[in-house]
Amino acid sequence: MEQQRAENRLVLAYLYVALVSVFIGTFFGLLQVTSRAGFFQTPPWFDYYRMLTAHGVLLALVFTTLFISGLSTYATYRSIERPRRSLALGWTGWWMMTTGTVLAALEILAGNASVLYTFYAPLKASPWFYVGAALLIVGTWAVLLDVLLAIAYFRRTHPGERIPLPVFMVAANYLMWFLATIGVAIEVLFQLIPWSFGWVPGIDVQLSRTLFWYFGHPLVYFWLLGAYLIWYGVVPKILGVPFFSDALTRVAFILFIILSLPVGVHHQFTDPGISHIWKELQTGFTLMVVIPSLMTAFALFATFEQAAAKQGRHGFIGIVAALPWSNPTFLGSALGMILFIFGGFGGIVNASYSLDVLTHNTMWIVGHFHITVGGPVALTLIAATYTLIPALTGRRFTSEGLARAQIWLWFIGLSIMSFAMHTAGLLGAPRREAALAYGGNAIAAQWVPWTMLAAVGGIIVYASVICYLIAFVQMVFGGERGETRFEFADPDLYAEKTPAILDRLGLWTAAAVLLVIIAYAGPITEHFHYHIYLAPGMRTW
Ligand code: HAS
Ligand code: CU
Repeated sequence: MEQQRAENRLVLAYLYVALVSVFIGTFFGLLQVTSRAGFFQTPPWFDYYRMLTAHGVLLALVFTTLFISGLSTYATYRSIERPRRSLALGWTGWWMMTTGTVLAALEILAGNASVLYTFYAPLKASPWFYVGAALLIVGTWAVLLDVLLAIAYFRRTHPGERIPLPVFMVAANYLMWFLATIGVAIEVLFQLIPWSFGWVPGIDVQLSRTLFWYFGHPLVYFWLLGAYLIWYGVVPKILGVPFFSDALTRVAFILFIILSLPVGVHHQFTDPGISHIWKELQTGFTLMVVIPSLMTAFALFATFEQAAAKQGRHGFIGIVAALPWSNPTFLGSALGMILFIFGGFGGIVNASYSLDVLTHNTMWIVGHFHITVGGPVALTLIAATYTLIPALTGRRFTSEGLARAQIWLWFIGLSIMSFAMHTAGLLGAPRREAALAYGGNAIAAQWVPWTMLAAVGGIIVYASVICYLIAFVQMVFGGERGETRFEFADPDLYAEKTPAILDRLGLWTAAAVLLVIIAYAGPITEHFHYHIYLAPGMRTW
């Protein structure tokens, strides 16, 4: 009992840092979307790009990484019980990530690192910003090690059994993530840090971008798989049905391990210095990594169908009507799934090499990533806290009406904002721009109504954040004592035993490495055949 309380405190520590980042990061988002629409002027002492960096880093990098680390730790500890478990690795990861976050955030707020969340060279931040980023990233390796130790313990004590499915999903996500972070760790430790401290005269920009995107695409799947852990694992439990299919789930996650990595060049379709043959190859891999998401759509609807059949309801309308829409954790997940239908569509457009010319560096991309990270990922994770946090604190959350209002406002606001951003992008509005007037140019004038509409959507999302803040304070400080359960679904007792090969994480990680070599050996070798120009770096703010 005492041990479980100690484990809960660790998980809560991760969630709290993640959620505080949400409250700060979304406030900057509100300022951005409204200042861009011309509702007010950002003061010179706190300019647009400083806010934009704080927004992107706190939400895309800090919130997601810490939340998923906490959730994954929870899933592992609850699925593999272990007497006298050491929490040293868990806390090491937390301290590294939190210290890294504070360091990076202070540098951004002080105006020393307005380099946006992708920190592209030759924009040059203070070295401490990169040190903070390195700590945040390397801290996650401690979580992976903790998960692997739990798996080793399970294999020792349960020979011949399959790893519990929630832990399999977590391990798959972290193994994929580990391979990805090697790329950004090389970029940060060997390129950005020595360069920003002034130890080397310049930086190879093209290489740094390639290393970043080698990491940057799996990064977005790391977030997505955090939400998938809830969709596959927790949603069936809420619906009162077992896992839909152990084997299908493992196949989907294995496909993510092997196909999330060899695709980063789809963010560099317009970069010079990479031949089109590699871009085409990675387009192919990108379209293949859509498959596990389509499998997920199938598995989810099949889960819904099973749950409805238990109530004797059939047909599309019958199934939808049978779902527990009043349960906040379910509601947020389901609305996240609906948003992902559009997010996935936009992603496939971007992946289609030639179509990307139309969308790249426009507001369309900003629309795409808000409807993916802000939709399926953030909405699902936030909705999960309505049961996860009370389960960890030993309380009951009673303001379900407030939670539902928060979730609907988020869904509506995000839909409006993202739709407006996609449209503005198609009309040519650029991303990463503080002001859009372009001296009264006629084309730029077409963007104005969409920028205004995006601001309306953003304000609604922020209203949702305020609701969440109230609910969060209630969850943490108020509420009656009582038991809340946040559990993963049970295995299907009637299912056939999953083939052992689908449990071989090492084998699939090796397959992932092979595909990385196939996808990247070409562009990297090609790169070193060109003359390499080193950029001294600049500070544009
Ligand atoms: Fe993306 C750019 C391609 C998915 C995030 N993406 C970005 C950036 C971010 C991002 C942050 O190929 C911008 C980075 C930057 O700053 O420059 N993306 C894809 C593709 C997919 C995709 C092919 N992206 C995501 C996800 C993200 C994310 C997920 C975050 C979590 N993306 C791109 C490309 C670019 C890009 C290019 C670069 C563009 C450029 O020019 O810069 C696919 O994985 C999508 C597959 C998904 C589906 C949907 C499946 C639907 C499901 C829902 C089921 C619904 C049910 C209905 C069951 C095919 C699973 C429920 C019904 C009820 C009634 C309840
Ligand atoms: Cu991508």
